[in-house]
Amino acid sequence: MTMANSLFERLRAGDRAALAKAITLVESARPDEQEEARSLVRQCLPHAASALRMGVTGIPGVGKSTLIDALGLHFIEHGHRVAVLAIDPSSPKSGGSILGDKTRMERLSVHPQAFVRPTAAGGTLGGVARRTRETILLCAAAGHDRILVETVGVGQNELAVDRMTDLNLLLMISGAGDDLQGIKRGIMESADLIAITKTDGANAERNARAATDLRQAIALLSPRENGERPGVLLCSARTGSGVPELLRALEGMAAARLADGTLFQRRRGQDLWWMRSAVEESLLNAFQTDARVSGSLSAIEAQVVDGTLDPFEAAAALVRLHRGA
Ligand SMILES: Nc1nc2c(ncn2[C@@H]2O[C@H](COP(=O)(O)OP(=O)(O)OP(=O)(O)O)[C@@H](O)[C@H]2O)c(=O)[nH]1
Ligand SMILES: [Mg+2]
Repeated sequence: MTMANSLFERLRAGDRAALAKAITLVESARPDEQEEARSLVRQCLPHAASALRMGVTGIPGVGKSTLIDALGLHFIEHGHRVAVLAIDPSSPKSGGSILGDKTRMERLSVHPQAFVRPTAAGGTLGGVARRTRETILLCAAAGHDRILVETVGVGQNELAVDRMTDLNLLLMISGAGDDLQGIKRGIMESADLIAITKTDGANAERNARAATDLRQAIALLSPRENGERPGVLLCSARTGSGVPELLRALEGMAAARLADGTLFQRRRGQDLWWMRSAVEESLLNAFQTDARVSGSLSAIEAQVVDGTLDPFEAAAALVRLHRGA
């Protein structure tokens, strides 16, 4: 039996060590292991559909990990098995953030019904995102039916998580000074639900006001294609208030999208996106490593820089070189 086959059988049987090993295989850069990883992912695919994939984004320190700990326990109370993954290419392998995530998820990380995987380290955002997507499939096939992907909600990370999740939860805190700008900066594109967290102690009143402002601002924006606008909830991971409501809202949205077919429609669109981006990456890589191109590149670039060659003609010439034409 191949390594992939035996790992597959063990992870399907709920063997956590096998799941961890399978993820390491998917993260491997060795060509022989990549082959095994592809075979493993292929076997997992038919068993991955029913798991709900949720993104949790927000600025650094907003309280994502702490809330995931609280929310994850509620999912478990409802009979689910949880997996927590993270996308954060900026965090170094042995850096503090992994340790931080584990300690902020102290209940979940030791729970037998949960699997917490620290950030996949190293590489480009594209590479990390692709491995995280495959890790989702492995966790789903291993029976973790509620998958939470934590990512720092800045720039490209947010888009990456949007390409692998069914729903996205955006965490905010009041008084960060960017509440309303945040909405304008495309929150409507990627957030299905907004939770204003740390609603406890001295924050409670201010957060309630911020929620009202946010709801009003959202009401003025044009809705999405499907007519939806993100709802705004208040919660506290510390006291647990609002967390059951958050779970209900997420489950309700997921159920509605499952019922009207948009959940699988979204996943099909994501799969197409991954296919296209893999094609682009591979073509670009072939171009960039082509000796015929690199042999002439600096000369052609010099001509573009000194204005003797039009940039589009230069590009056409390079592509011709690559094609061997
Ligand atoms: N008062 C209060 N503090 C909270 C709450 N949730 C988190 N915190 C605190 O906020 C800080 C950051 O929490 P994290 O959960 O690590 O935040 P994060 O968004 O995961 O941070 P990064 O992963 O570093 O981006 C910690 O000191 C938490 O104890 C909450 O509901 N109420
Ligand atoms: Mg965190």
